Amino acid sequence: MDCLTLILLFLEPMNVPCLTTHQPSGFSLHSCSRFPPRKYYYVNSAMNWADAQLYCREKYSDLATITSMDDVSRLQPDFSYSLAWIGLADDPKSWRDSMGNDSNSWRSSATGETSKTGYKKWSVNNPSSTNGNENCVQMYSDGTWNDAPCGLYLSFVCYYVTNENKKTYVFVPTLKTWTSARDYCRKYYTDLPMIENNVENTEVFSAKPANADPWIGLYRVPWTWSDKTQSSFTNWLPGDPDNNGGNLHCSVENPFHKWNDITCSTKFPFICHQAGSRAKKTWLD
Ligand SMILES: [Ca+2]
Ligand SMILES: [Ca+2]
Repeated sequence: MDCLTLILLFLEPMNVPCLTTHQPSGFSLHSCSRFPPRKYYYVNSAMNWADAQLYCREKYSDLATITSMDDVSRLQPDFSYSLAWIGLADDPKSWRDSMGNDSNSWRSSATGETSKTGYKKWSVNNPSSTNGNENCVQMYSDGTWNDAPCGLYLSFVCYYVTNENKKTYVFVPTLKTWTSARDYCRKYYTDLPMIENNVENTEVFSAKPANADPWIGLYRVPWTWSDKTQSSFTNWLPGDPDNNGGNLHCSVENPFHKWNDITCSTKFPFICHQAGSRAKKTWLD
């Protein structure tokens, strides 16, 4: 949001509560952190996720982005429905076919970015995103890669950069989650391995014992909102997302605002949001 928009929002009466934190009306400051506040609209017309996205972008801002319980309470539907699309989706093209630069494609822990070389060494049938829950990568004992749940406790490999700009790889036998392994590598070395070509993959392979399947530095940020933002807030039903059958890449919410992953081609009503007083966004894709 640019400064002018921000100023205009502050001038609008609807946003005054954000400026009256210390006044008797008692509005809390935290509701100011999400300028502009979103308005949500339920569209009682059954469409698949892609068509619902097009409709919302045409008439409103986008399919509903929901980033907090405040947003959830703001939905307050005065209608009944079974399930309705929201804007949260996983892009299988990003994580399955390429090391590309889409928002949820595979990226390196060291840079936070997608691969410059596009090098990949997936094992057969991987990445599989089993149960929609495999967002970190381990090296199998034969040197190929597998996507696995980040919370698994595995040994790992760190790398550090020598004076000659050469990466040196160190195997750490301690079992840690991917995040803990990354933090450990960042503290004592440089990071989890960034593998950009076959030579480096062989070096990591050589650094580990033959039977070890350690973490490497590859991970992805799955489930991106339709407006390309990401949020750590989730409101899934227990057991979801389950990616049951391997093709559940869009999300719906039930009347109690709990989310479920569903096949994107199914037709449901949907919820759009309008982002405050912001002008309608021009979408290029
Ligand atoms: Ca896998
Ligand atoms: Ca599901």
